[in-house]
Amino acid sequence: MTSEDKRRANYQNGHVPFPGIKTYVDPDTYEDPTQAVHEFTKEIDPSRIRIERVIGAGEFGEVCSGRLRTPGKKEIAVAIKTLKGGYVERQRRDFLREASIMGQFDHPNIIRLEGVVTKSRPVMIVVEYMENGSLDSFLRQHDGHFTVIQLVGMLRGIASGMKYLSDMGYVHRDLAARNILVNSNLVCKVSDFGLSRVLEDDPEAAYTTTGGKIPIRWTAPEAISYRKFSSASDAWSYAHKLDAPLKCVHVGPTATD
Ligand code: ACK
Repeated sequence: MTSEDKRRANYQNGHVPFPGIKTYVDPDTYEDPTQAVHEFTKEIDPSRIRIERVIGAGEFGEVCSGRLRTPGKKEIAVAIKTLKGGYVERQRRDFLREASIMGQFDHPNIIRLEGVVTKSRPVMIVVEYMENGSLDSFLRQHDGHFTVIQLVGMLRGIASGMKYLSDMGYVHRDLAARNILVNSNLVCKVSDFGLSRVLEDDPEAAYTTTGGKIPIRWTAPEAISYRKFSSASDAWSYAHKLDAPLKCVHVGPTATD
């Protein structure tokens, strides 16, 4: 075992790593989080990015859509998260933390990180573009238009992404339809990793007796009582926030399956 393997083995969040199976490394275990960014993400030259329009507001700045050129490859559509100017070091670190997490994953139901821009301003995180945006608004806008097969397909995809995260030893903590993105083929992908707002700024959060804030309606009892987050509490969120609500979506009139 190399010293790097030993270091990783020590920081698997209590998850026992098996040879040949990749496990998640918490970027917070790095003394210098910039090191995690170097290790798990690719730096993109900003001249390869064309920002086209603003599509929303993220926690740290605007979210835009655009195109990414890679030499020898077809240009692809991307979403670009930006870190707004005037940030303090801690905000930059929290912003890039998500990229260090996402960069470790490689699964069709997990949002794919293309790379980051850290050597020039604005600092950016570039990810694959998901044409239908977040699952919660997508379902609301198109209620009554899906077949059972389509809805079950979405659930299956999310479950597959979550199983991958669990196998990697990563606990999401805030699995919700607003954190799932949908592409033009109705493929659902888990997004929103390691954000500092997970417990503090959630609109559904309520104060617990210990003064912390938790999305109480959808959080597993052990996570509410003593903040025990695990793949089991993620599975609870899956059932309460995705499985049950998706089954309440009206099925389209032409759906026979
Ligand atoms: O519901 P939406 O259209 O989907 O509005 C939010 C907004 O940006 C702020 O987060 C959208 N968004 C975030 N990431 C992506 C992405 N990778 N592809 C497309 N839209 C995205 C999200």
